[in-house]
Amino acid sequence: MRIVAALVPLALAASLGVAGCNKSDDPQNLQPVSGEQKVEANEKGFTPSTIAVKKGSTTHLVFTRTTADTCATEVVFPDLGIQKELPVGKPVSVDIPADQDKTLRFACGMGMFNGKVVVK
Ligand SMILES: [Cu+2]
Repeated sequence: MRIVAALVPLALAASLGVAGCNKSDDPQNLQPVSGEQKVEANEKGFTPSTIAVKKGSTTHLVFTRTTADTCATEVVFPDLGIQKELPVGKPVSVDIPADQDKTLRFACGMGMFNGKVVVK
């Protein structure tokens, strides 16, 4: 009984959270991609910022920075030990290990802009 009481506010918070954000950004609603997925780095950060990747696929993300006016001058995948410069207009590829379900976070060099790759 104590467990149920603890779960109710959690479920409420979760549903409010989903309602409050862009649906297309919820990994539950994303169709997993495979092959190549383009990501733009611009003044608002990374677009798309949430990418679902098909488990077992060979997938890479291609980051292209489109403006000088952004903090996203590089992309960092801490879990993969990857840190790559994003020169304006130059596509930069990052291979995604999609062998099992996982969530890989990525960010700009200062951690102000964030994104995630959900392998499912
Ligand atoms: Cu930054």
